[in-house]
Amino acid sequence: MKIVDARVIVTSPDRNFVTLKIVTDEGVYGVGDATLNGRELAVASYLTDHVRPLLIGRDPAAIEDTWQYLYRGAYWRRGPVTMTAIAAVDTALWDIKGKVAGLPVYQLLGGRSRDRVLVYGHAQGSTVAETVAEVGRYLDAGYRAVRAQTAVPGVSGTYGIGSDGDRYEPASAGLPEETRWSTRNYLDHAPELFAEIRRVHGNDFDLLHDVHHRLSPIEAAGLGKALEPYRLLYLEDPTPAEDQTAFRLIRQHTTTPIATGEVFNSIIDCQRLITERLIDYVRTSVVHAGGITHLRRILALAELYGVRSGAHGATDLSPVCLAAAVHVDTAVPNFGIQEYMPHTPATDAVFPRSHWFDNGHLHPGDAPGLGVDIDEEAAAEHPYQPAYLPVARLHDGSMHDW
Ligand code: CS2
Ligand code: MG
Repeated sequence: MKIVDARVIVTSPDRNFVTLKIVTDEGVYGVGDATLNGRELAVASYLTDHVRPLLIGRDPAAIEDTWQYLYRGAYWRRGPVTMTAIAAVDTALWDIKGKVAGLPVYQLLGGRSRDRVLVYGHAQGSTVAETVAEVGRYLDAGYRAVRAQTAVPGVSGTYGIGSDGDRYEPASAGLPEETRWSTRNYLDHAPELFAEIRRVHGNDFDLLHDVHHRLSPIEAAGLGKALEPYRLLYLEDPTPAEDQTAFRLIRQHTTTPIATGEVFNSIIDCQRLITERLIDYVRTSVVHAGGITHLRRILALAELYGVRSGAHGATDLSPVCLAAAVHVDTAVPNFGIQEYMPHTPATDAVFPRSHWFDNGHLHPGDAPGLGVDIDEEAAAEHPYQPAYLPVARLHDGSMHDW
């Protein structure tokens, strides 16, 4: 069997997605997510202009060799664009291997370690009361884990708060939206949200929160300590994730579990965090961390140190990535939790899939391969729309971390 084509499909049903479709001479094809929010066309070009010529004629079964060839052969290693491109190739090749074997990919990864995949949903609100009520709606819908975010008084465009109800899509058309940030207002406000959630809804569910890279290490340590009474499953991205040693200070001051990693693209990015046990959950994703092949390596290292997975699963990771994630989540021994933001009906129409949600969990289904596809005709109806993630500035106008 040989690769005879590798097509990059850019589509924008409600938001931009980039998908790689690798076709073999026997008609079997596989798909991989190549979406990098706000930098989609960089990955599309990397794949079309620099990777596609290298794939034609290769054996699609040689997943590991292809990964090594694209990683080492580029000379310029790592980085979100390169590793998202490699991830798309890797994911598509696992899809092909499953289809050829007639098995769902989780069976190729060692089989089931669990019969369903615990997920968390996103509760948000403009006020504490709104967010508390939204948490209740997720619990009523069967979720057993909920992330809670609320608008911060005096801060326009707080991260995680959508303008239309339960849908939050951070990227917006045109140039980056300029949002404001106030760490003091946030730190004054956050504990009140979690105190009220636990007062109203109790402790019998997992509660999570995403700081989204906004604090200094000592500020994050203080927040973790303030939230200890509310027993979060984890506090996510307390500080900019690339500063791995900053997490030592957080660890010294608080027992609130820590998660980070959605911006990481290789095992090197999280090696110290894992081997020094500075985090409890690693959030690296199939689409941004080199695909199923590399994510397995990260999770195997994490397993040695008692770190569990908490894979990124926002709506800017396509249904192809989510499908691959559920297969990995089903198989790995140190699964923790899977982020789950349902995609829109327009997106679901472009990406038919066999995984499904039921009562707070995702199920991979038993279709051969990943059990997801891209409807190229439907995709063609939604041309690319330039869109960027916001930026954050402090009230004096200086840049902050969004
Ligand atoms: C967030 C994401 O889901 C999360 O935890 O951090 O919404 C993130 O902001 C986006 O994926 C960025 O594209
Ligand atoms: Mg996050």
